[in-house]
Amino acid sequence: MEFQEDVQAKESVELKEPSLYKVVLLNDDYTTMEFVIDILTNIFSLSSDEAVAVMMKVHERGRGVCGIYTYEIAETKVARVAQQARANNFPLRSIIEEV
Ligand code: TYC
Repeated sequence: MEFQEDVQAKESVELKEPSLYKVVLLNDDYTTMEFVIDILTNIFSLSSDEAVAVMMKVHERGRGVCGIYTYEIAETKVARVAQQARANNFPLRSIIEEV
């Protein structure tokens, strides 16, 4: 009986959908528009048109969603943005927010 309860508890945990997280790109005055578009196409797999639209939204409104992922993938995207920005001497930053 105890064993069966354990199995049921474990199954209900495993069947839960993973929580989802937005990667939000932040505006700044120094990163070039071209670099942001490259980041959006290369790291977030946006089409050129989508990348331009997201970049302009961030530029005009201060922030914009690049994509929605599980936590580990969102973290990796944020780290790649930070690494590529640093390598190119831009202050570009992205953050994670729970959906
Ligand atoms: N505001 C920047 C500029 O005028 C462009 C930019 C867009 C920077 C989006 C960051 O996340 C960003 N060059």
